Amino acid sequence: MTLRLHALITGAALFLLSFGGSALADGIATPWQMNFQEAASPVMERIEDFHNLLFWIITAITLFVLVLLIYVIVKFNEKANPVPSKTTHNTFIEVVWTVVPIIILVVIAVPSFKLLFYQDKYENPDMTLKVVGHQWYWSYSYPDQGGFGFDSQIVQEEDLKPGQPRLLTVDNSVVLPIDTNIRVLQTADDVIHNWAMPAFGMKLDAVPGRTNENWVRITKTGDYYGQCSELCGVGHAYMPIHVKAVTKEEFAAWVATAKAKYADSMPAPAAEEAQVKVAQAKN
Ligand SMILES: [Cu+2]
Repeated sequence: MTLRLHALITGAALFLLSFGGSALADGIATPWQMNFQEAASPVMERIEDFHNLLFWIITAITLFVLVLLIYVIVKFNEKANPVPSKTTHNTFIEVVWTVVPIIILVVIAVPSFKLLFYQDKYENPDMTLKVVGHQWYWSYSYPDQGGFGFDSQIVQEEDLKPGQPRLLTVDNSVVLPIDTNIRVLQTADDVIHNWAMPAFGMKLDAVPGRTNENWVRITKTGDYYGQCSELCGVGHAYMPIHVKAVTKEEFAAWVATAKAKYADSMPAPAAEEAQVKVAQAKN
């Protein structure tokens, strides 16, 4: 009997561990995942902390209401309490049930606003990534690395190589350095899209005609996946995001090759200079 029990407990522990293991996979959702993807940015770490704070507050409130309900059911049912009291007001209780929820809301609001301001903007970032949403793909450019840019399209299921995740693999991935404060500017050229990266704690609408901004500091190298999170038409599910986070040295090397690969997309400095000269000559 004890052996059986032991086997059962070990089995249950392994089962739970496998859940924990799957939740720890980097940058991608996994089957039976029970929690967030592992945080890969300080913003996401804080979102998790805030989530945990809310979890305990919600749990306490739910248990308190449950206890009250059971108390009422047992103490004031018709059999136990045949003659109900006619009391309608109790000033003390009314003050308590007004003041206590206010205190709870303040306890939630303070860290919530702190987090909102923290994730909104990073003053003096180290570099900028520009993201443009299209029906139905993303395009990226690196304005302070020479201004090159490229489109990033989904890889169709039949073209996937072994190990590439379905509906998340793209032809040209975004490459970003770790331990770097990156400003992400977002816009769209047709309808509203949303560049959402769960492991970074990023989810911001890309709106045509305006530039929205948020930021990320990636803490670990690896592959991170996200998706468009604003219903944007029939191809909405087919515009994934793949961010390859690399070291600063690898990023510098990639920029050098990318400049050559995407040379067509770069603003031509010679032509611009010529225009300026013509303009100056006219004056
Ligand atoms: Cu979209």
